[in-house]
Amino acid sequence: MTAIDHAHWAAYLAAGVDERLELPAITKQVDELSIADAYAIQAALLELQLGRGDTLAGAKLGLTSVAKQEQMGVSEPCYGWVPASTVVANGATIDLAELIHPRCEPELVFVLAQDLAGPGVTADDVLDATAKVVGGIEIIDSRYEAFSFTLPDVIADNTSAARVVLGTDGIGPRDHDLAAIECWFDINGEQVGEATGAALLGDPATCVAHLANHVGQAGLKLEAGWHILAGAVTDAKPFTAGTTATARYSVLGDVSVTAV
Ligand code: OOG
Ligand code: MG
Repeated sequence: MTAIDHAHWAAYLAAGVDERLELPAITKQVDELSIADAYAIQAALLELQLGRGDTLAGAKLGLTSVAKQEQMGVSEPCYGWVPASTVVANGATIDLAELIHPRCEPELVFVLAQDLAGPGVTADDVLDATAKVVGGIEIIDSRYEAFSFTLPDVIADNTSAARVVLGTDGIGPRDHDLAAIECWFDINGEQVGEATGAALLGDPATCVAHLANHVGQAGLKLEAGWHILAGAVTDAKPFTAGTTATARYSVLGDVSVTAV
């Protein structure tokens, strides 16, 4: 079997981002793409972005809710990075000319006060290391044709990460049972989804612990000040021209973003 050229596939995906291209999935073009190779492509893609002057603002989990796993036909969580250039403020407007075929989804976001790195990180450790939890909306934009992929494809593509909208309010990590936080997701004022924090593997802090343990395996850490996305609690909706997406959270307040 031919070895996977990580730098080649990273450049392939970077061109998708830069030129707003829908690309054939990598797994349609190689004999086999292992999870390890997929994370190596993701790392090479991040290196390309950091080499252009971007910095890291956080990290993310994907496919941590049954709603998302069923929507995408992939039954395991995945991990990726949040470049600083992709973070936008609550109420922002996003120009669709910068994206391919974006979707929007409501997220719970942990803002870290301390570094976190596995092995052995628990949900309790996550709460100890967290400054606050805020509501968010992630704009995902798979670089693959028809937004269709296998688990290794979506890992290589930095888990479809495109933009993150951060809520303005927030709570201390132990101010409230995070699994009990409610989220109502509206598109243009009409409710299209509803879930609680428990949708994320039963407990959002457990998701962040998995991510800390994952990056620890590569000798990396989640850093103080970073924003960590625990995953979408509902399925994602199309983010098309004129769409205003609003995620309304109990105790966390509202987050919204508009596509133009
Ligand atoms: C993969 C990314 C999933 C989430 O929150 O579940 C994700 C995708 O659905 O394109 O970010
Ligand atoms: Mg997401």
